[in-house]
Formats: sequence, C-alpha cells, structure tokens
Amino acid sequence: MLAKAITLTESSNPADCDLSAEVLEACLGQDSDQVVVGVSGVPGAGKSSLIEAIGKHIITHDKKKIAVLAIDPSSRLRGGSILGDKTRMPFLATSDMAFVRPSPSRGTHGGVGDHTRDAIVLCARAGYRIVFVETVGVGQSETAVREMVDFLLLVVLSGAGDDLQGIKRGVMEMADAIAVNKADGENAKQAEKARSDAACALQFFRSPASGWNPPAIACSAHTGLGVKEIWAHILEHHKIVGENGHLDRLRRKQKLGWLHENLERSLMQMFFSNSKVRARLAELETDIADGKTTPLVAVRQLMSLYDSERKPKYSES
Ligand SMILES: Nc1nc2c(ncn2[C@@H]2O[C@H](COP(=O)(O)OP(=O)(O)O)[C@@H](O)[C@H]2O)c(=O)[nH]1
Ligand SMILES: [Mg+2]
Repeated sequence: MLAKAITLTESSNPADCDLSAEVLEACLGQDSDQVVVGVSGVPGAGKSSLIEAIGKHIITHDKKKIAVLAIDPSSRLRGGSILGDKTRMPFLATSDMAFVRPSPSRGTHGGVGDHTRDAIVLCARAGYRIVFVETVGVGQSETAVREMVDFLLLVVLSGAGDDLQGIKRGVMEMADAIAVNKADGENAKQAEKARSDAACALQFFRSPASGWNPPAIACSAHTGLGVKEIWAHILEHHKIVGENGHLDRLRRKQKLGWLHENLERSLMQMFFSNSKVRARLAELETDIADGKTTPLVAVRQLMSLYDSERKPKYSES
C-alpha cells in the first residue's frame, strides 16, 4: 500500500493528484519520532552499500523497521541504475523489515526526487520511523536533501583525487557527519588520515543552533567498521536536537519547504501546460539562440502572454 501511495503522489494525472492530496492530508502528524537521514556523496562512494550495512544493523540489533528512498538522477538515462541501488542492498531488498523504493529524479532538484517529501510523510504513516534518503552528490542535491532530512550524512572517499580538497565548503557546511568509506584493506590507513583531516575541518562548521558537533567517521560497508558508530551518532543527534528544540524548528522549516516545492511545481505545470505559451516559447527559443533577442525580453513577453490568456477565465467566474 505504501508503494502504491508513493506511486500515486508521483502521478501527474489530475484525478490522482486529488486522491493523493487526500491521502497525504490523512497521513499528517505522524512524524514526531521519525528519524530522517539523508545520505549523499559522489557516485561509487558506497552510499547504497553503507545504507545496507547500517540498515542491517538497525534491523538485527534494534529490531526496527527502516525505509530507504533511493533517488538516482541517472536513472532517467540508464534504466538499469535503479536496479543498481537495489542490488547493493540485498539484505534490505528482501527483508520484511525494510522498504526500499528506488525513485527516478526528474532532474528538477538535482538528485532529489520531486516527491521525496511526500514519500517521507507516507513512510511515517506506514510505520517506518527510520527513513534513509540516498541521493547522488551533484552540488544542488545536497542543498535539496538537506532541506528535507533531519541528519545529513556525507559519504566521501580518501585518496584517488577525492580527498578533502575535493569537497566543497558549502557541502561540508551542510553535513551532520562525514563518513570516510572503504576504510578497509590497503585503504585503511589513508582513510584514517582523511578522517582526521575531515574532523579538523568540521570544527569550523559547528552550528550553535543545533547544539551538534559534526563528527567524522572512518567506515567500511564491507567489513562493518564504523557502522554501529554512525548509527549511534544519528541517534544521539536526534536526541540532542529533540531536546533543545532544534528538531522542532527543523520540522517547521521542512514543512514550509514542502509547501514551496509544491507551489513551484504547480506554477510550472500551469505555465507550461498553456499551449499558446508553449508555442511562443518555441519561437522565442530560436530567436534567443540566433541572438535576436534577450531572455529578459522573452520572459516578459511570455509572462504577459500567459497573463492575458488567464484573464478572461477569471472575469467569467
Ligand atoms: N572496499 C570497499 N568497497 C566498497 C565499500 N562500500 C562500497 N564499495 C564498493 O563500491 C562500489 C560502489 O558502491 P555503491 O554502494 O553502489 O555506491 P553508491 O553509488 O555511492 O551508492 C561497489 O562496487 C561496492 O561494492 C567499502 O566499504 N569497501
Ligand atoms: Mg547508490
């Protein structure tokens, strides 16, 4: 039923939208003890493998259910990569205690699905108190996912040119913890070095508002190193921000973000579904590419065309 409800929110069919609004409305208010964790990092960093390891730990030790919303921006192009995430999570994919949902991102929010917030709300109602949102690090995706989760885990690798210099300051600022993954075999020493560099760097990004000091952890999804520790940090963070009121503020902000995301989506749909606007846009695109006009002029024209298209409708009613 959860899977069906999520599919419903992803539908752009107007009848589905009405039902989906009703379903979501009925699912509100279930999130007070929900733990929503974003997991971001470059492709291949080991996000899916790490979620599998942490999820397995949660299910076997804490006996709690978990939901994983895996968003893959490349899935639009390569249909197979959705399966890629599931095959990295063999335990979770077959466990009764886990719900794994791969979602294609439509590319609008850089690595976060258009309806991830809806899915998180539905997960809460379905009894999934722990939700992981996997997203590929493509710059904007961290910002987008940051706004919908309580805790952002940044998965990085040591060496191979992907050392700390490669992590943008802005991304580091958003992280609640950095996991230096693949700290196993020959890579163990290098990973430890990267971990201590990351820990030093993170000291500059302490957020007094949350009362949380982001840690850096060396881990391995393969050997299980650091997995328990990461989960302990997430729970500790949840406890701290729950007690000091930060979680409450975060949730209020998340809900406003949810509103604005829906508003923007509706506005876009309304605008682009107007056939006259679409036709004029196609013409203007050619003019712009040919250097005959500027985007500013084109946008003004489109807006006033859209406006004039809408006015008669209002005066009739
Ligand atoms: N040695 C090692 N390899 C890992 C580890 N975690 C993931 N990998 C491998 O890295 C590759 C990418 O992993 P995946 O979880 O799909 O990364 P994602 O793209 O970030 O989700 C796979 O071949 C994994 O087997 C780890 O802790 N140690
Ligand atoms: Mg993955």
